Amino acid sequence: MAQLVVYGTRQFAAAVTTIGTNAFAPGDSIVCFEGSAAAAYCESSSAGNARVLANITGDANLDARVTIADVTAIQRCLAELEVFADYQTLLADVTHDGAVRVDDASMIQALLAEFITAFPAR
Ligand SMILES: [Ca+2]
Ligand SMILES: [Ca+2]
Repeated sequence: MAQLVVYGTRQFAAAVTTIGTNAFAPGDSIVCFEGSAAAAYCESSSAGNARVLANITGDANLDARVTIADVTAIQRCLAELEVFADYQTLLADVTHDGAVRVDDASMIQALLAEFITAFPAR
């Protein structure tokens, strides 16, 4: 089962910009950010059953929502109990400084506690 990972073009110069009409089979999944070529592809008819697997900033554990479990996942990553894939790192990096640090976990906690209403713009 294919899984395409597409990063934001501002982070990676080699980000995917076009996707062939037969690039995916039923059940395939795509990890991408809103506004990317992959997100546009998922919304097009040529995507078949391909779907956006996760594109939510802060969703470090890829379950399509931002919860305390994402804070835990980041803490496990920082403690080297878990290794994040590149796209998990991008989703977990809510401060957009290019790395997953304790301040990313803190900012997610601040959002969950409603001390802030949104993460900084990417
Ligand atoms: Ca999550
Ligand atoms: Ca960060």
